[in-house]
Amino acid sequence: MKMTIALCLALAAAALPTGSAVAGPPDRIDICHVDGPAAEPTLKTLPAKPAAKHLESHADDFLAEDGSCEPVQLVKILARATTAHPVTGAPVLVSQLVDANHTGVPDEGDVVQTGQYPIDFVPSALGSFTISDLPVEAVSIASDTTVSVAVTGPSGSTYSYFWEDVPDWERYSEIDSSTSRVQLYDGIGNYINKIHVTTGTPSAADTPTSMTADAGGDDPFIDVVVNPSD
Ligand SMILES: [Ca+2]
Repeated sequence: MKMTIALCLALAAAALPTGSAVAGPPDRIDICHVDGPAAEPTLKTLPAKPAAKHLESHADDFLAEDGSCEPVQLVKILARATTAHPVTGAPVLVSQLVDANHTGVPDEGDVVQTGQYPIDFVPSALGSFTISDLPVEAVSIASDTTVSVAVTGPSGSTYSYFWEDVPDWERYSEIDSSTSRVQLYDGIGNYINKIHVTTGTPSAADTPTSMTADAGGDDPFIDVVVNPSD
């Protein structure tokens, strides 16, 4: 906090009139104001001198990052599955394992984030996972090609979430011992393509669908990368 106030005071000093004939507009600074212990920070854009005084008089206030009061959290993605947008073809997040506890490896304390998934092999449309940010409770596989973690489902059963990228297939799945599951397989070698999505897994898919097809090579309806940021 001392550095941020010092920076602000320096900017405030620079913004003060110096005796020159024409003073330019004062620098303006984005700060995040916290109005009470339980309040969300709100963005205020102030001239440098009032901004410095604000930071001095409100201990919980802080400088904004790039005009935002959202917490900056640099995290590593340990595994990621994407699908192709039906119109643009741009990658859309299916799911990813985020190194939320910053250990650099999959472990308890990491988080599974989910997005959308293909409902056919084109894909011509996407379904949505309606629950994201699922806490990882254990890790069963963590290799260069496969990551599997455990997540508790709505009935209390344990689901294995898989991301796999091997020469014969790319695979994302959410499976337990019951019939509720998500299986997205892009068969590349001798394996078939498969989409099988039911309701009831922790990610809560909204559009059940099931189909299989001959493999036909590396298709864009599902792409899986393990350790994509390496
Ligand atoms: Ca971790």
